[in-house]
Amino acid sequence: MTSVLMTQTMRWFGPNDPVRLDSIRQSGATEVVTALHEVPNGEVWTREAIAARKQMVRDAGLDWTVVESLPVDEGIKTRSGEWDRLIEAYRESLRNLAACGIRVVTYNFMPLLDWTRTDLAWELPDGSRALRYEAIVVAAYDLFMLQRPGAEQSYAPAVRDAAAARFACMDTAARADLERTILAGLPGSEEGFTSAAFLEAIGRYDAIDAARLRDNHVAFLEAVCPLADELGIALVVHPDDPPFPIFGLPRVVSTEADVTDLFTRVPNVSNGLCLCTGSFGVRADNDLPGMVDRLGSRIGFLHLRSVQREADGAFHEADHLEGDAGMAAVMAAVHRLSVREGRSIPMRPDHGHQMLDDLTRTTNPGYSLLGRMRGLAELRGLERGIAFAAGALA
Ligand code: DNO
Repeated sequence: MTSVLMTQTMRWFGPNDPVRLDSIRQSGATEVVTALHEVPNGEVWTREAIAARKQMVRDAGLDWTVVESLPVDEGIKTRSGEWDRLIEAYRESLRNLAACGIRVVTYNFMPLLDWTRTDLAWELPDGSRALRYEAIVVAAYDLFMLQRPGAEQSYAPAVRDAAAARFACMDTAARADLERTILAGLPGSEEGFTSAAFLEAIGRYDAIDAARLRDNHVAFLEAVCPLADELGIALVVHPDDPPFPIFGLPRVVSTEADVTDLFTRVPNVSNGLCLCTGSFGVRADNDLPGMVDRLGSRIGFLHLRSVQREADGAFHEADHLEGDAGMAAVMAAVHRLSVREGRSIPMRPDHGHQMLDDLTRTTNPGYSLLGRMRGLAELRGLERGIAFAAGALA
């Protein structure tokens, strides 16, 4: 029955990742998920380049069958300019990936920014460091540094006051640091901005509200899913992180209702979900185990991590089995799904604390080796325990 246990993977950012493939192998993962980060958004991933990267991974005793991410260019999200060329490039990349045995392709549909945090090294009581998001700090940046036209309307008066007070306490270095943290692009975000460029880019969304962004998402899926169906590729959308609009930009993949709407509008089998318990888990109204039960076969990839919600819309990344995710219940649901469908769902321990020796090393925020290794070890132990208790393991 071990075949229904999850396929354990770790994210690897390619040859420049300070975490090496041989270390990932020792973590117990059997695969990496990665991307050709060096290819600019909107360009085709060639068969040769994919095959060469896959060989590099194989040479290290691992495999690569899940892509994270094949970026969706802004021209597709805004449905402007070179839409046709961009769609054709996306389709060509999918063909090339399928030819190299890739079966799951992750993407997101967040305007301009990918995942966003305000503190990349927030110290926990035990001395390890976590990623944290403070809504008040985002408001402070938006109102007083970015000075986005109309930003006042995005925040309640009490939030504006708290943001002003917070901003007044920040010195020049802290302000510059915050700007970098929000805009420079966290690992995996393919784009970074200066404040001026960001402001200009936000302008391109003036006429795009949530309904319009959903339509653009559907148009993208209608253009690529029939091909993905044929190729046997699951195209899995990563939810918004954080799962609500920021900087006045709509975000439309934040709740269970958002994704069921997407599956209703584009029923193709290839239209799938990367269920990220960290992203969805920021909202108390997302019932994570219930989502695993109900979204079932649409789930092609799992990101397992837990956030601890705090006051005033803040959250930080907790240990994988702590925080608000309720990981045991999530894992029990994952096990039920795996058994029900007789499949091994690829997962990765999402993020991890900077801890132990990684505290003195240069690491990609959220993607240190030791914190993720701890997360993976805890998650696989939890899964084995659940499988054993359910009689699925000797
Ligand atoms: C953050 C990641 C995201 C994710 C993309 C998927 O750690 O989960 O960067 O990879 O949003 O397209």
